[in-house]
Amino acid sequence: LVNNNSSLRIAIQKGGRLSEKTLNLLENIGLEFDNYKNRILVPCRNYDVELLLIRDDDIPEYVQDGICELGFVGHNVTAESKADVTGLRALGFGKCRLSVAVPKNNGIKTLKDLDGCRIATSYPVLTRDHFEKQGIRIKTIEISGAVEIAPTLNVADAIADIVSTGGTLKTNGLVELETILNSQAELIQTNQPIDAHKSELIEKLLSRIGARQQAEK
Ligand code: PRT
Ligand code: ZN
Repeated sequence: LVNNNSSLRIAIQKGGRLSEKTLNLLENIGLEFDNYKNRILVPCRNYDVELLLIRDDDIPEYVQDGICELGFVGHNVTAESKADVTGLRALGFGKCRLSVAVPKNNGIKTLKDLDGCRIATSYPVLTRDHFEKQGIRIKTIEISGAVEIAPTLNVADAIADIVSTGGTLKTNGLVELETILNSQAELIQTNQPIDAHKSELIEKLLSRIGARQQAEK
């Protein structure tokens, strides 16, 4: 199941919080694309590279399976997927954290107070791992969106969700109890074999990303 195309294939998020910054980064290191709106596979004009534009949730597995050699994705998504990939570089944008939050003024002060409780989340793997490590029994309620409303609806007692400014929690009367994972966008690479031509290109891209990161410091 490896990429049988000669071009280096890079998976990026099709439309979402990381899309624009990822494309900006690729353009800043010299890759030129035209017409990537409404396309799934986008050829690069000046390098033997093509972009695959997909849902971020699908990126770690596509990279794991070698359908794409590289992927740009939030570390939270990679970690939740448990995909067998190598993290090459943290990219400094898309910063957020996966946190446990509870309705304020309901007496829950520590994680242990959630023993036996229901936790709504889109990150059941990371959430279960985190509570298990501390020996706290919980039931995860998997929800794909609007997780923050679950306690109000009495679907759950607490949530584990992505937080950046904290505004969403505040609006919904929730307070953070503990961080499960700190995250930012990262570049991941497949652990499947990569031919010499593509490896050389990856080296080149990496050194340019490194140079840009240095320049931005
Ligand atoms: O369609 P697709 O599946 O590709 O996209 P998506 O809807 O799953 O993801 P998207 O585009 O919302 O986010 C992509 C990635 O951006 C995430 O996986 C994170 O790595 C990163 N990121 C950074 C965030 C946030 N900040 C963020 N604030 N992802 C989501 N949020 C949401 C959060 O879920 C909550 O609803 O924003 C709300 C909280 O924000 P604050 O600022 O109110 O705390
Ligand atoms: Zn997603």
